[in-house]
Amino acid sequence: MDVPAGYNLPSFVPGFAFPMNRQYDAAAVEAQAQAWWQDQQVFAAADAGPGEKFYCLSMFPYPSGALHMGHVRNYTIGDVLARYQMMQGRRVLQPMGWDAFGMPAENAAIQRGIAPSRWTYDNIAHMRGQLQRLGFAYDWQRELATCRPDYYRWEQWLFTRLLKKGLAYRRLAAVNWDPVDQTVLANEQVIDGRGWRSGAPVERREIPQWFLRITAYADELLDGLDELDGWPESVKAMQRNWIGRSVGLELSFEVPAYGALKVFTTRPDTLYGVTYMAVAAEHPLAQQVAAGNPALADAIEKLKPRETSEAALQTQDKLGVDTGLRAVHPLTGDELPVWVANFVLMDYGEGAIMAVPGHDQRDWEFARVYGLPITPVVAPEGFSDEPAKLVEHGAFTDKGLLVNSGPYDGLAFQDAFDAIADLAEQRGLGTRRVQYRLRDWGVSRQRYWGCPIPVIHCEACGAVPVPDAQLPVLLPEDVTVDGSGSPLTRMPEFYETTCPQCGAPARRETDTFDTFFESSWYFARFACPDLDTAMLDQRADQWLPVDQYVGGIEHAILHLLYARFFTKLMRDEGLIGVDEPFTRLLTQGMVLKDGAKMSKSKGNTVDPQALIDRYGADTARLFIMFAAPAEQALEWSDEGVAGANRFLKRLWGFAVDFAAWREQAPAADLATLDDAQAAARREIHANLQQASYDFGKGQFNTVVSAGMKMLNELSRLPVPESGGAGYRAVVEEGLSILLRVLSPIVPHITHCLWQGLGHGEALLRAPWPQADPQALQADEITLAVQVSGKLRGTIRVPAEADQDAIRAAALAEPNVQRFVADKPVRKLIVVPGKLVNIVV
Ligand code: ANZ
Ligand code: ZN
Repeated sequence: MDVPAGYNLPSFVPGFAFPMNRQYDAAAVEAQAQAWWQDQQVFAAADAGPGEKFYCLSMFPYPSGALHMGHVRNYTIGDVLARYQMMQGRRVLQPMGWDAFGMPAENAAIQRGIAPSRWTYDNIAHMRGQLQRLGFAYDWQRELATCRPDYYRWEQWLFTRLLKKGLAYRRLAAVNWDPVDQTVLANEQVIDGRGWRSGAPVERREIPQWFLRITAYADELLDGLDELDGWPESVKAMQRNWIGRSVGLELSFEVPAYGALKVFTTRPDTLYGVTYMAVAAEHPLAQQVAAGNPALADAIEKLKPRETSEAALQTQDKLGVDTGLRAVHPLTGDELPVWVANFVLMDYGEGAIMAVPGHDQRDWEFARVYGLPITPVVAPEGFSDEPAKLVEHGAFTDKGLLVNSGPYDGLAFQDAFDAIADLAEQRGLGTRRVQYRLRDWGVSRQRYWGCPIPVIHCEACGAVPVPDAQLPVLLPEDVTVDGSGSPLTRMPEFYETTCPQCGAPARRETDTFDTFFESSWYFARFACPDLDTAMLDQRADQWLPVDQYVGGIEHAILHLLYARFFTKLMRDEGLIGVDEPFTRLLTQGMVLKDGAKMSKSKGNTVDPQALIDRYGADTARLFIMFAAPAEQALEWSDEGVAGANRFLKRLWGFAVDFAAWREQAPAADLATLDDAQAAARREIHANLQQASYDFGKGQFNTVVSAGMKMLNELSRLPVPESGGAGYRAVVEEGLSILLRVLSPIVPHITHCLWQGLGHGEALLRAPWPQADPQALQADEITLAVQVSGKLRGTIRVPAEADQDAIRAAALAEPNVQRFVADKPVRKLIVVPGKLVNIVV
């Protein structure tokens, strides 16, 4: 133990001289601290042992080439949290790895003619060096890269288990097809509807693809959000919206020349407002109509969605064709035209809608384009105007009271919903149903640099999972990529194989997994990265859930949802016992320059390497933690960086000067403080109390300000020329507190000063300082009291005493009372901290 508990005067460990010079040499200091951490293996996480476990994880990077400032911010925040927990005596795991599959490696390979694997491994080596230079407290023994077979073999293994359970399946699904390059394009490779390389208009093609049945977990994924108290509300709201649970009614409309046309609606209360029906271009009704009419077929074909991205579907113009068929309104018996419309999606609800243009904006826009009637059937309470006025400029989408709705007029939303749903159910026209926006997760990618999907296609047996003994299916790494589709499809040595079931010649699947697959379980693998007999072992349960996860808000939906989904899949496979992967989530704010997000495309980036080279890691870390609260945007400032560096220089210089002075000083003695020293000590302890509270709340920028105030207090004290037992006591204790409070943020300089000042070897293992309640108590100060300019006595008052209290104390002093006697006091002047002058 380095410091006696409850008392903050350090004991000295012999053998630690102060080898430093007065100049703060960040590079030397940081190399020394890092060498010591490395030598002592202080960041190797023990799977068991004393102390409560704390798993602190930052989202692992894609190895793009070099760290950007967003990475540095993310990883600094994570490291500060991890180091703070280490100093609270926790057994901390903080690992790091590489999300190493993905498209940029293929693009780089096309541009530079090197294999994606080489490019990736080189980038990993470079970025690992950068992370190490920043001094992050990672357990590097657990490093993993998802492109290594010892990692991806286990997701191949899990996939074969999911196949057997029916949680993975294959079906036709649309992709973006580039007819010139003859290749599938990712959504981000489609620019304004054209292929990024060929410029050709992109087509939509249906090809067989693999899916994970995430919808089977929709309810659990939704309900689980209620328990995640440590997550930002905004992230939970985005996930809820993505899962999109709607309670509605499935309702059939009779279409004489077709049969029952089923729709899904969340607004049965608007049934009297239906003025037309609409189906998706892929709907069987549309197909039936097209079959007998080439002109219609042509028009319908044009309404099929061209792109697969959600954004493109949202913003497109409303287009449609009338099929000529008529549906019968189930309550009024009215005839309703049936249209094919491009805004109706085949894979949501029933692929068909009852259109209520009065109360649905898409239906309203479509009705305006094609001159269809718009009938209002809901009005706000107390609405006395002509109902048609409500829908003149757009749909009225709020809920309200029914109008124009026969026997249901006057009912509110829920009563109307229930009455109409009950009637539909009694008459056998429909049923209540819960519907999710969430779709099953398409995991097939027609790309090379990814994890091979472990399936073999046999003409006789169908799609056969690769048997365990044949795993992993290795991705060939020595390839040339030229942009015209995946090289795997041109490598017979890869795809030619035999069926594991019947032994006949068969073809290996050449699609690879979506790279979200790898990042959906890496947090669990960090517990046992060396395991080569199973995906996970009991160590996963020892470390999970992650106590603190830190990463970007851009992952609020997909990555976090998939990681939650995989946690449940692994649980149900008997691999782990937890339901949720991340107990607390911190989403850090963006890094801005001149108000805009720092990004390559804007050309406003600041290279972290240049910053580290010039000032060192601690300056970078201090600036980042001081400039803004972790969740908020951080505005880059060269002046702020220089200021952070100046503070560290001051801290260094002060500590070195103090150490030199101390050589000739008497032993420290807290009992001999003068007023200024006692006040400084009180300030130090007050700031310590504030900083500890702020650390607990994750409010790091104010921790830094508290540290700055502490150094100011200490630097302000006059250095005694002789004696100095009190000064020594206050500064020694003050520095020891300051170094510990700042150490999670600037670990190198504080580590070296801690050792140099003789507090012991390992600042990391020093206990967190406790504020001394006695030091916090308002101390007394001495004031001289003059009566008409002559010193007549002294008083002791609390340092915080106000004017009235000082006045009363001065007038009560016996000698002063003698001189004032019964003369009226004409004036009483208090010179703060010095004297009281009474004029009689
Ligand atoms: C009538 C109606 C009236 C509707 C109204 C809304 C407002 P959520 O809440 O997202 O589940 N819909 C159903 N299937 C569709 C499809 N395949 N493509 C496009 N739209 C579809 O949305 C449910 C509502 O979305 C349904 O309720 C339906 O329109 C539309 F004032 O029915 B509604
Ligand atoms: Zn077979």
